[in-house]
Amino acid sequence: MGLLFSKIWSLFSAEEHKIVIVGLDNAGKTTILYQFLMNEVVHTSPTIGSNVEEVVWKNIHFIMWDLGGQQSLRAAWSTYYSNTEFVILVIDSTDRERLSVTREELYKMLNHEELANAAVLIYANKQDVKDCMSAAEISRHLDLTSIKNQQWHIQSCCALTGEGLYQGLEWICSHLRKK
Ligand SMILES: Nc1nc2c(ncn2[C@@H]2O[C@H](COP(=O)(O)OP(=O)(O)O)[C@@H](O)[C@H]2O)c(=O)[nH]1
Ligand SMILES: [Mg+2]
Repeated sequence: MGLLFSKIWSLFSAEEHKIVIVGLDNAGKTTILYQFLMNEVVHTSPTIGSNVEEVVWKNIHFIMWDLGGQQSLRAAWSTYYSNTEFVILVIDSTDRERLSVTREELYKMLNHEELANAAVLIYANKQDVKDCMSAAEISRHLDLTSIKNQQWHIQSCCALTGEGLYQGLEWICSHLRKK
């Protein structure tokens, strides 16, 4: 009875789940955040500092922090990590040159103690661009199968059309239901 009650309660309560959206500058983080928020494409300018928005999907409330990705701002990412349940790492799938930089940032993040229990969703964004890297290729370059401590999932997407974005959120939701 108690369990049933708490299940029902959780359906109606506005428990919030914290998500941080990270990735190099120009990856598409801000575009993704505003797709979730308004289902439309916004004209972004490089994010200085951060954007924060509440996104509600399937009755689940998410607080999403979109962090600036320029090199000078990446050092500050860790100041946002406390109580983070999910990290969304956005990758520009056309940016072959900087994938190794993303890789470095990814492993730095995964080793951060405040993200020890976080799960990681990786968006292979800009799949609409010809000759972009596939999710499988990115997965190989980032050596994702070597991640042992955190749950992770890679999803290809196009933030301009929204394609793939909700499949990613669905993975997050299924992860929450299992908790
Ligand atoms: N072709 C294409 N361009 C995208 C996509 N997502 C974002 N962009 C563009 O990439 C640029 C950077 O996007 P923005 O969201 O500001 O990246 P951020 O620096 O990671 O926040 C903008 O010009 C976006 O319109 C995508 O899926 N496909
Ligand atoms: Mg931005």
